[in-house]
Amino acid sequence: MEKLIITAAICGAEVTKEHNPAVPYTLEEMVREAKSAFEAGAAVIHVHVREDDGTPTQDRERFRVVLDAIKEACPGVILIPSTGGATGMTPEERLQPTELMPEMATLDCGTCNFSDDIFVNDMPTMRAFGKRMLENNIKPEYECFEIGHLDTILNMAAKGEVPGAPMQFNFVLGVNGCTPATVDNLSFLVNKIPAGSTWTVTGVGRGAWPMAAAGIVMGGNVRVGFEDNIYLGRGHKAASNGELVAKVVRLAKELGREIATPDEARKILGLTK
Ligand code: KMH
Ligand code: ZN
Repeated sequence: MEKLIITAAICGAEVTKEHNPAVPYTLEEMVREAKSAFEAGAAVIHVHVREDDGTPTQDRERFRVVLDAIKEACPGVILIPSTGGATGMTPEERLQPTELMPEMATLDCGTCNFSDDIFVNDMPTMRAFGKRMLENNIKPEYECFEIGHLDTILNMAAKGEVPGAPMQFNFVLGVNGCTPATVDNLSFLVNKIPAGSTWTVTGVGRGAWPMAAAGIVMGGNVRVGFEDNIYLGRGHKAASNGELVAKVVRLAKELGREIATPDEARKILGLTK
């Protein structure tokens, strides 16, 4: 089995300091959380940005400052800025971080319910995002929240509308209104990806730890972080993203899987930039 790539999704767009006071908003807080995750063993940081008051934004300059500061604090780390942003944002707003030519960015693979909201990723939106990533040589992390999202993106790749092999999938399971975080659902998805692809699993809320364990033993990769889950265990809030990453490292050690450095992760993901 390849070494395990751990991604930390340090702030997301929905979770707030009311949920967990350690959720980062400001530049200093973002760097603190990224560093805690990196030092605990994360090779990848998935980045959303916020205004200082916590409002989610996709502002290109905010991304520039935050990505640069994280790069400096976490040498070699792989950064995956979000093109999902928050529900209700326009495609143009969401695409802004791709203007910074990151080596990777998320590409969300279909429309879905997202708690009480609708996360809109219709075909024209996805085609525009695919075109931008092809033009800017950005490797997408294909985020699938629903089982049908995988078929959608595989069809688009077959038509050349989005970057193709080797593809990196992130199965985000357990969002309210989307495919639940079960081993059955994860296996179904993993069995359908093309040979030579890589995959990560993200379990949302109480799905976080069962999915982390499944990802480790099934030979995939694991994402944790405040974007997805704020608890280390029942009723026990994590004091930092680093604590969440450290728990994945412990699980992996117990289960006999080594952790990938950022350079090793770049090779596993086939990054060329
Ligand atoms: N905040 C969610 C609505 C992504 O980063 O690409 C979407 C999201 C996906 O977080
Ligand atoms: Zn995200």
